[in-house]
Amino acid sequence: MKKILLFLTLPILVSAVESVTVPPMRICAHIAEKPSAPPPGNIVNGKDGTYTLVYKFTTEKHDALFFDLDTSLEHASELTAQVNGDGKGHMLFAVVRDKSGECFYFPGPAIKFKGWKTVKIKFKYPEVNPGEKYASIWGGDGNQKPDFPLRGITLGLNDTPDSSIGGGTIQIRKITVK
Ligand SMILES: [Ca+2]
Ligand SMILES: [Ca+2]
Repeated sequence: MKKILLFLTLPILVSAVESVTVPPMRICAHIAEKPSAPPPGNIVNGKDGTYTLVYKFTTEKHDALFFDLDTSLEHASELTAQVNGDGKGHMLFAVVRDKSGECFYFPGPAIKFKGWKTVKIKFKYPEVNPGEKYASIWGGDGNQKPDFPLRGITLGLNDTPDSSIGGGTIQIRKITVK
């Protein structure tokens, strides 16, 4: 027993920051609030950890473009990335997918800037009481708790406001999760 206690006092030499460079998977859109394959003019590609989103929002209702990054993560409390903004003001978002496939939605910053800027999205998991349901949590085992390791993260752009119509391009690179 004494030996185990001594072991636990040793510093843990595991990096707390994980880089995400996997290819974009399952590229999807919302058109007028409905899930859809990306319509013409909407493209996501990724090369060496730099992701380019070419988007075209066409309806006066909610439109979005998003993609999955499949990467196992042992922890996830904050995402940091460099974003090459187009100044259009649409909002970045992230969805964390836990071990069971349960999804947790987190809003990110509005892309009101042009050029590269470092942005952060905090993953503050809500305290859930029995019987309570959050619209920001869905699918998977439904226990409303993030079960690790995560399966991955979804990143995307929500039109802001929903009524907006128009297109642009943003890039995301140097994604790390801690
Ligand atoms: Ca719209
Ligand atoms: Ca869960």
